[in-house]
Amino acid sequence: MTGPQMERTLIIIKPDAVQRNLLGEIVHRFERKGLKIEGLKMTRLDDQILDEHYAHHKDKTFFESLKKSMKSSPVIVAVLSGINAVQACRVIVGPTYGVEAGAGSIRGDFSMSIQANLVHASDSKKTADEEIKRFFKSEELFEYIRIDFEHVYGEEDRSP
Ligand code: FUP
Repeated sequence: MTGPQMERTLIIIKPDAVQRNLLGEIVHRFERKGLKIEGLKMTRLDDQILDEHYAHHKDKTFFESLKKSMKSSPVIVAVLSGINAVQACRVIVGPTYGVEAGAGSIRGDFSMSIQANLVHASDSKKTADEEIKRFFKSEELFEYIRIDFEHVYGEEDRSP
């Protein structure tokens, strides 16, 4: 394993989660893991931002249907930070298809679907940096010290 890395990652709590009253449940899972919330807001996604965000899926059969679902309600976007936050959040969210996702992950516990899978989490540090810029202005992000930092991480995590 490479040394500890302080990272930021982007989360979208999707329309199906908003409709199913799962906002608190989902935010709670990231929060109690020890991730720091550096940005959090409700917004409505439009075609322009979705064309960019899902550009790698634009030739897929599900593209239009995916965009329609992502526009069907407002969403919550969040920036979370922590050591190896990108990987930690992908594990909390689980694999794409809810039926295949392990119990204990958000999708494993609450999703039966590949499209209505409740949450997006950036899949790499590079993608996270691009996605954070896509959804947040710099003044919407907040740096601050969390008093539990030295308890969420061990000494070896903090100084490799
Ligand atoms: P993930 O990284 O797990 O969110 O999944 P992908 O980037 O592979 O897919 C992005 C989104 O496309 C998924 F969240 C849901 C949607 N999708 C479909 O609607 N149908 C599919 O067959 C695959 C993905």
